[in-house]
Order: sequence, then structure tokens, then C-alpha cells
Amino acid sequence: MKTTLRQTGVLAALLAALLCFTTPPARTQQETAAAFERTQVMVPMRDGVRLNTIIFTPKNNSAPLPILLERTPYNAPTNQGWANGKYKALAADGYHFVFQDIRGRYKSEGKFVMQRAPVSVLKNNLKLIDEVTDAYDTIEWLLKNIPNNNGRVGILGISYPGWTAAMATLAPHPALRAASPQASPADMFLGDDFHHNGAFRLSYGFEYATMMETNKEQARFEFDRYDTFEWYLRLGALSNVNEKYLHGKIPTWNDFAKHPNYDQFWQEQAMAGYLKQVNVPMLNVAGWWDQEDFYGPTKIYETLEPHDAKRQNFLVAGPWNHGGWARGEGSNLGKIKFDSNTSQHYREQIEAPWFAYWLKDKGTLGISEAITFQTGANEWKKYDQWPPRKLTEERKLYFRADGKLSFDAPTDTGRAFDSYVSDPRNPVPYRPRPIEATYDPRGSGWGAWLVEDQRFASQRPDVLHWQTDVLTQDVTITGKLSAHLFAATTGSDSDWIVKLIDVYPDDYTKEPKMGGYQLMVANDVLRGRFRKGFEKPLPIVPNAINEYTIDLHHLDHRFLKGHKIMVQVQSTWFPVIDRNPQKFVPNIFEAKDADYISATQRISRSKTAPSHLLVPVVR
Ligand code: PG9
Repeated sequence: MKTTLRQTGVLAALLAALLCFTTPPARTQQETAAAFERTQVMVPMRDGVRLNTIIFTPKNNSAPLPILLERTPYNAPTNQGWANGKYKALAADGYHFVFQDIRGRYKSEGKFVMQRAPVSVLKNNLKLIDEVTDAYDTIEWLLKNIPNNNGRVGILGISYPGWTAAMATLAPHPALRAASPQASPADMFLGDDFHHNGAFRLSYGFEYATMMETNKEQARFEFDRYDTFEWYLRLGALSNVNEKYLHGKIPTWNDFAKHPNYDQFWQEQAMAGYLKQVNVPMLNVAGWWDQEDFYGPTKIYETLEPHDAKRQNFLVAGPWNHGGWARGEGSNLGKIKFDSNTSQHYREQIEAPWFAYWLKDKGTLGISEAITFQTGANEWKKYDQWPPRKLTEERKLYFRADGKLSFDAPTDTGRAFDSYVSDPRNPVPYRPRPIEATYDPRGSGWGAWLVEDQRFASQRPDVLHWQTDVLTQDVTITGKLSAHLFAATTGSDSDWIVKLIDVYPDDYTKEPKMGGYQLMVANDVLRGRFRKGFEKPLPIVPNAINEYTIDLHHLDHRFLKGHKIMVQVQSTWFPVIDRNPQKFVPNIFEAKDADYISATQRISRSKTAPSHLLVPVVR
């Protein structure tokens, strides 16, 4: 371990930057530094463990102010960069800001457990500790010890800190009056960082687990090459990870290997089972191109919605990658431009007024049920329902002969299909190579991979595509969509990856160098063994056509007149998804190199087995 893993302050800094601890220019930092008084304390939890807590109180303030709390595994900041970065608009309104290292991280005592299940709620036992009770105990302490507070607390954060914010709402302290879980994971087996629909997120799972569990601070697995695609391919079967590198020392990796199915371990962590009422007003925030946790915030919103009689559960979705709303202006992501400063708009016009309303009785609640940035059109939209089913009609986009995609159903009665060979020895890279380490301190394509031009993939023989004719009018897809693949494989297990793509006109006068760009707007993978349920894997009967339903999640995108709609299908997406051996084995973490076999895949497009996407089209 010592030779392959090393702690890097550089990496911590990079991760902090990626996770939105925006650093302002030095001069402004000095200015804001004068604005807050900093206190550092160890706050005791009910079991005696003390958590490192940093309190920033505005200087020259006489009015009682609410408290804003962020609980993080990524090193509670001691400087005030946030006051001129992600929390600038909130700081201007006036709050006591509190940052805390969660249990077992950085300067806090206790043991870190990855995504600790909320056992106090699960077992209805307030003697147990988890992030629910730690948030409660912290709030209780802050109310008693921060002079001049107004008795109200808000909690917020992005990703892991977003999840700790969501946890705080499960059995909230009565003073917790507003929560904004942003990019919070909700289910690590179905849709967030570690798996999607049961398919293991290899590069993220491996690199994140080693980063968090090598020591209390951020560590980095030291790859022996720049292009990690090559490293993961040479690694071979997943059983080699512990054998060659981790030697059983990384608990989260061991859990991955021990729980290959959606068993109690994953179900007890998953948020959905706990979200039975809206206990606290919630502002759920999601990025359309969040490379880590897009499923989570939409799932939390959707699960709470039926319980939201008081209309306190809200959704904001914008054109951002993971945490992008907290960084910079948000006028573009990678090469994709949005014609306005979307992140700044969110921070100033949505987030700050929302907290001010709940915590300061300031203004009116000028927010709709859901606010989304409709990509393609590049316009903010407000909806009084999400998905806005009243505005849309469910339509099927069918795979047709000659690579066509059409709203007209196929008429072929015989064996109509398209085919490709999926070879685990030559997997499709999920983004153009070289694939730098996820959080490579020298820079990484990870943050914007979901908006990469997909032409690099559509040129491969093992990636099939179907596309519409040039659109003669705009087509807007708003709401939840899914893919229904009727597919057969010569193997006994298979992954099915579906990508919905906006193809720009070849001659794109608005921005000529974007001519022909293939922008992915929705995507996901299903591990075929889980087609009937995630708890019990089932082999696939070779050559039998099965219907595979793949959740493509939420979308608000306008395909403009002159563009085309494309769907791509493939069976490898490496190394973000580990390779399916394509031969059924009970536990892929125990597969041996010889289990990985090539398979011929057939995607049917006949009248009786019509592969299609089911999409809500705005009427
Ligand atoms: N996506 C990261 C994460 C959250 C929760 C668990 C595991 C990973 C993060 O950015 O915090």
C-alpha cells in the first residue's frame, strides 16, 4: 500500500476545488477575511466523540442571524474563500457560517464509515449514532453557543456534504428550518457514484474508496501511467484488485466485493426508504451533466413529492456538472455554451432568496415547484409540477432499418435487427483517451466527460447508432424517459448502454467549429443480469430476445430545427463501468480473467420486438 498510495496536499486542494471550495483572488480574500470572526471548536456528540467545527461570525453585526451549516468529509475550511465564492450571495445576506468535519475525517474524532446508514432512524434508537444524530447534536450545541443567533438553522452542501444535509432532515432538530441537499447521492447501487443499475462504476469506486480510506485525509492511488484506460485494462478481472493492490485494506472496496447485488447493505443506505414525509423545506439541486450524482437529487425530490401537501419540496436542475452551480459564472460546460451566467443566476436568484425566505422571513417565496434550465433552447423554465405531465405526451422513438430513428413504428415482421461484437479485451472508452485519473492533480477530463463529442464512439464498429432525419421543427423532451431494448446476446450476461444524443447541423453557422457535434443529453447502463430486479442476478439465455428497460432519468432539452436526434447503443463503457464478463458468474468481483468472453449482440427492430425510447414530448 505504502508504495502505491500517497497522501497529497495537492490532491486535497484539487478535490476541494472540484467540490466547489472556490478560491477568490487574493485581494478580495483579504477584504472578506475582515468580514468574519473565526472560532474553531470541538463539538461533543452524544457518544462523547468530538467533531472539529469552524464557526464564522460576521463582524460588526448586531441583529440576530440564522446559522448555515455544512458538514463535510473534505476538510472544513479555515479560510474564507467561500465568502467570495460559492456562498458570496448568502454571505451578503448575513448568516453565521459553520463548517464541520464529519466523524473520522480530518480533525474530527471517531471512525469514518462510507455513507453510514441512518441506523438511529432505521432502528428507532436515539442511542445509536449516525449523520442524523451528529447533525442534531451539532445544531443543539450551535444554538446554545453562538451568540446572537436567531434560533433558525439551514443546512446545505454538495455531494457528500449534500448527503449529510439530506441525512439531517430524516429526524431533524426543530430549529432546522431549511435544507438544500445538492447533488446528494440517494442510492449507491441504482444510480449514484458507485453503481448504475447494478453496473459497477470501476474507476470512480476504486479511486474514491482509496482516496477516502487510505488515511484520514485525501490520498491518491498512484497509477504507473497517465492513461488509466490502459491501467484498468491490464488489471484484468476485478479479483485482481485485492490480490495485487489493496490486499483487503480498503473497507469500501471489500464491501463492493461482498455485496454484488442489491442486498440489505445497499438498501439500508439508500435514501428512498426513509423519505416518508417532508420534515424540512427542501431545495434539491441537480446538474443535467453531473458525472457523479444526478440520480440522487431527482430521486430525493421525486420520493418526497407525494408527501408534500405543504409544498415545501422543490427541484432546481441546470446545465451543470457535479457542483457546477457553485463555481464561476456557468456560461458554458466544456464546449457547450448556455448564452447566460447560469450558476451565478442560481446562487443569486434562487439559492440566496430561498434561504432568506425560510430563515429570515425575507421576501416572498418566489420559487415554483421546479425550475429547470432547458438546454438546447438555453432558457430557464418554471413548472408547477415535475415532471410537467400536463404539457407533454408520451411518444416512442423507434429504431428502424438503415440506421434510422423515427416516431413511426417498424413494420418488419421477420428477424429485423442490427448487430455488433462486444469484446471485453477491446472495450469502448467512455471518453476519448487518454483517460486521466479521476481527480488527477495535473487536470482531468472527468469533470466534463458527459458533454464530450460522441463522434469518437459512433465511429467504432461496436457502437451502433440510429438517427432521425434533419428535424423540420423543434422537438422538446421534458420529463422522465426510458429506453426499451429488445436485444439478444450470444453470451449469458451483458451490459446495455443507451445514449440519447443531439446532433448539431454539419453547417452550424452559430458556431462553425461545433458543426456535426454529438452532444449526449441522457444516458445510462443496465447490467443484463438485473433485468428482472436488482436483488437477484439471473443469467441470460444465449440468443433469446429479452426486453431491457433502461431508466434514462430526467431531461429538459430542446432539439432544435435543423438538428438530428441520435441514439447510440454499446455494451462496454470503460473504465467508468467495469467490463461485464459476458459469461454469467455469480459474483463479478470474483470473476477470473478467463471468464471474460466476446459476444455477438443483436438489437431487434421488428414489429414484434421494436426497440425504442419512450420520451415525453412537449405538445
Ligand atoms: N461524488 C462524491 C461522493 C459523494 C458521496 C459518496 C461518495 C462519493 C462527492 O463528490 O462527494
